[in-house]
Amino acid sequence: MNGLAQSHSEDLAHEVQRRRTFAIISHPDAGKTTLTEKLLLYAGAVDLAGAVRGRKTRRHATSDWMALEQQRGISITTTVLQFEYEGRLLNLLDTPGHQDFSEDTYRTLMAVDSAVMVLDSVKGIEPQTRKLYEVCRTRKLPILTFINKLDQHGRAPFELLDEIERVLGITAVALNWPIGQGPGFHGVYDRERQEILRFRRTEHNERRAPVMALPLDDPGLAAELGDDAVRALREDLALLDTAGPRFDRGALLAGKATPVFFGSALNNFGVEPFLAALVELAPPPAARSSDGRIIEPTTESFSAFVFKIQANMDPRHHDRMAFLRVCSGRFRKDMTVHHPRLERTVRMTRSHRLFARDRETIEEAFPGDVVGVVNPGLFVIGDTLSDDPSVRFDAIPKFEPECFALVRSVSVDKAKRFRRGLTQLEEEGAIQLLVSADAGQRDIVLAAVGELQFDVVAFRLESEYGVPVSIERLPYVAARWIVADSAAIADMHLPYGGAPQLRDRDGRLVLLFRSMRDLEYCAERNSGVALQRLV
Ligand SMILES: Nc1nc2c(ncn2[C@@H]2O[C@H](COP(=O)(O)OP(=O)(O)OP(=O)(O)O)[C@@H](O)[C@H]2O)c(=O)[nH]1
Ligand SMILES: [Mg+2]
Repeated sequence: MNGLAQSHSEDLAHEVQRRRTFAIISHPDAGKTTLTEKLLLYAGAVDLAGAVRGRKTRRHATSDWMALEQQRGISITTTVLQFEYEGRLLNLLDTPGHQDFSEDTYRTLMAVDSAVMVLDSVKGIEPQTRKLYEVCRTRKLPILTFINKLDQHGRAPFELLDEIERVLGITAVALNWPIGQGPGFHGVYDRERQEILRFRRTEHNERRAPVMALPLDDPGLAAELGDDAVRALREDLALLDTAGPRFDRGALLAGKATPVFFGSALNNFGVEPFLAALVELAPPPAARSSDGRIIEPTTESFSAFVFKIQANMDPRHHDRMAFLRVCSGRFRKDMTVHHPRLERTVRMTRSHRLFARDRETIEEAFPGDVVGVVNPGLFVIGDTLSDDPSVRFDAIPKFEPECFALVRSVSVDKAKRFRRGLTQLEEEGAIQLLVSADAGQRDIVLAAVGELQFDVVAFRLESEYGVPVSIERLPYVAARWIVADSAAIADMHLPYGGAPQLRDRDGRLVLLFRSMRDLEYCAERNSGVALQRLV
């Protein structure tokens, strides 16, 4: 290797080493978006923290940028935020917790190297957290845990650790410990540095909470925290030291142990110690597999895949953004790469760094980065882009639709915009459009994993495309794609009451069923016809 090539690859290795790409996951309402906002505050990426719900005059949390998210106070779509902290470059992906949006969350988990699991200290491990944890476990993703809402009267910290171990089957290692709970929550004890971090609330929680560091044997401790809190802390720490597990980085990286931190994202208590630990403990970008071959991030040859598409993020540009996760090599603006699905090359013009809905043109990106590229219709979720045409990353799993609805434009003169809006929203992967197989029928059926998606479609068609629509739920519970010749299809035995025949965007035939019994009947009576779950 000559000198220049060597310094080039050292640069690449350095850029890889300093990146942390992680998703924040949990059941709805545990505080992912609030924690995200406070991580931005402590990293200096925002000057004042916004809130998920709040008075009209207050800023909204950065990552809930979509109008419907702000209106409802819930996250609907994954937000990407890139920012720096202490020389590290973080790609944070704040995911929606609601199961109707979980396909987006699952895809995001394909694009990250670790996850932050947020638990509500009052509720412990909730069902959606458990499901998402299972996905992390299959992917062997390292997980850091933030137990939130210590400002409320929640469960005892030992009980929460025990629940993590019992329910998730992972070792939970408390790296800090809460001092008090509910209104008496004062801060956290850092077990490694052996110091107490005592926080104070600020008005509206918009700014960093003033913090004071005290050793455990500080003579003024009881006056500061109260006798009971100091006694309880000492007892807990003694128990932890004798009976608690020790932290083992290898076990974290293997997904077998999770370091646990306590705090209150709303009040900015415990956020800074968590951020400082996160950049140390979360791993840099990992190698990825392509057809059984391992692609190291430091390979010079560029590779990436598309894991998300989002239209109309910026109201000034009515365009569609494809989110690329860079896996190896360097991304350079205007580079030409292979696009194996289309069997052609494409030039990567218009590439951006993303900060929620804001974008900034970038010239270069490195493994771990999420790059937003304007999508003129060339990219779909799961596409690989690379220098080496033989690289093809694993497919991104799709979910079966279980909810169906008819969608109609309320105004007749907006048919073109209605069509365009639906087609663009379909590209994002949260809904599928089905049209009647009978050419005379022009109804459009939406198929989705969860019914909240219909509200999102209706809201976005109106707000982003200016097309008010009506949505009518249909009584079907399952869809199957039909693979058979037309004669076999014409002879099919259908359940009593029928099963409508529709076509997807690629013209493939789909049957809808009112019940699983109807579906089973159809499968049994038509052995020559394959009924596929998804294509
Ligand atoms: N008391 C208290 N409330 C909190 C805390 N953190 C968040 N919340 C509140 O919990 C609610 C949900 O917070 P979010 O940050 O939107 O939760 P989320 O996990 O992002 O929710 P989804 O994205 O919809 O799944 C909001 O009303 C927050 O103000 C906390 O530390 N203490
Ligand atoms: Mg959220």
